[in-house]
Amino acid sequence: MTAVANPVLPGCHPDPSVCRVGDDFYLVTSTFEYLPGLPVLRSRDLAHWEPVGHVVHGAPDLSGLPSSSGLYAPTIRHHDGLFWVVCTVVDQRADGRAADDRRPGLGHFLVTATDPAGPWSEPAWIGGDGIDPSLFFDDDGRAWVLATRPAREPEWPGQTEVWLRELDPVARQLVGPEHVIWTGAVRGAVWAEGPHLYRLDGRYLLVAAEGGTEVHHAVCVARADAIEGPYVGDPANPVLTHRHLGRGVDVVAAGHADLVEAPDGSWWAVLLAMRTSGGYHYPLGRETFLVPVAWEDGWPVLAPGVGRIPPVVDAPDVPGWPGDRVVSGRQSGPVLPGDLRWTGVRALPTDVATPAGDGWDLPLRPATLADLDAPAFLGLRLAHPHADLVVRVAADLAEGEEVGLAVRQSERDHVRLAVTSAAGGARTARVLQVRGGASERVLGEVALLGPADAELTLALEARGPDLHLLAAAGGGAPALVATADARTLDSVATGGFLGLWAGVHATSAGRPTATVARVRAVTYDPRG
Ligand code: 6LW
Repeated sequence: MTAVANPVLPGCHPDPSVCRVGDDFYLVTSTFEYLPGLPVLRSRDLAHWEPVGHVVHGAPDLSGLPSSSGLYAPTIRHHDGLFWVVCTVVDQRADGRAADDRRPGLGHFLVTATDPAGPWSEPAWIGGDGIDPSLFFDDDGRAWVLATRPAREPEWPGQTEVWLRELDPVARQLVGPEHVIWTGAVRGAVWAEGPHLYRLDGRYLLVAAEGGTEVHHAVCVARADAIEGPYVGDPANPVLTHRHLGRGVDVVAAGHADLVEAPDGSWWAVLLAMRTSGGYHYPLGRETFLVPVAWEDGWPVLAPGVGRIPPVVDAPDVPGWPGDRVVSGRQSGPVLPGDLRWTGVRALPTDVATPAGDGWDLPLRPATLADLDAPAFLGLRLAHPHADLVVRVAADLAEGEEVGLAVRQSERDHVRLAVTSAAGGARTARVLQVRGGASERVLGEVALLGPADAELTLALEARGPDLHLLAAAGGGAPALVATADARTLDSVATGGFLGLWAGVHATSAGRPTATVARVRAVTYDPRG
């Protein structure tokens, strides 16, 4: 066994789903408006995850969807020589939680691939409502989809229902009658969601979250003799939660689990939870944790003997793994253009920029980070409570144009360290914050000395909730421009579903432009 720190996938990696093929595990997580979407990660020990590709590149189209809409909780399974992923494109504006058909390209879609690195098939829109679709292939060859939606005839506020329908895997359409199989472990339960189904010992086991993806989040289980139910809950429900620990703990909101069996017969759950920072705030977002599973009387016992997510988990020892592999979230140093961590907002990194040496050529775009658009932004998940992101960039800016380092929650909430150039070439670095879509506030300002074409060094030093933003021109030591508070940007403060992203941005603020920011290098270093 190898002792590994939880979370196993740090930074915004919510709603994990996992499957195993031979000795390899594959995992996907939600990515909302970021592209490429739905990262696929591979592991042999469930603890060290190597990014291998993404499910979504061009389609579905995420343009025009607000932050925290887009690609919601996916499920990955392997069947008949293919990887299968189901996911939902949500427009939050449609109805807070659920997808509907008001805009084409919303709802549940199914894609397949022989190689999890891709290419993935074009999305097939399978029908059905709600969010959090899951796939289940039964022993008799039948395929099923289950998902969750607000209850049609709610008996209590916040009631959701998990529905099940057969899937025609060739036509890629739902067929047959719908069965509502679960509304939560107790009467009054809210947000029964994230359902997954397994067949064990001749019975069907349902794992579903409830309580909402905040402090009351929980993992519950139920089982049935027939796939359509009736499903009877485990008397031990919730089988894992941190809700009773309160908001003052290091890790809150354990929920949304998927189970998998390792080649050695051991069982594991991947699930989401959040590390708190400076009180009940979680700027890194919902991260993926690993928990051992034992079986008693046919029921799964999560984190047996501990009853909460262990800070350190004894993962399977697999000789040679991860070796010299690039392991998501743990590597330090230069982030080259080919690194699979790069993401854009509603656009691929390669749609907004061109790889150039160790960096990128990033043409300025009229869109700003505050626009519901595809801005010139290349970002990475902020994945560690203490981390440094350093960007070296050169740009010959016209008046009104800016290049900078941004920490992003959404178009409505972000902080930018923005460099602008006045007529005559004098450059200024400012830290500006947009909160709740209101107008920006200046948190600090520093004049940058040196020639107007000198390369800029822009740095973020994240130290818990403190986001120190520093700038220099011409290779000098960066000076502090201002410190932003990550607690004003996290989803507790803003209401989104996401953790923070940090990266480089460039905009002409609405004007036509031909200016290109030359991003020479970007480094990301976890600091303890
Ligand atoms: C996800 C659902 C949830 O679809 O958050 O509140 C949604 N719970 O399970 C987005 O991650």
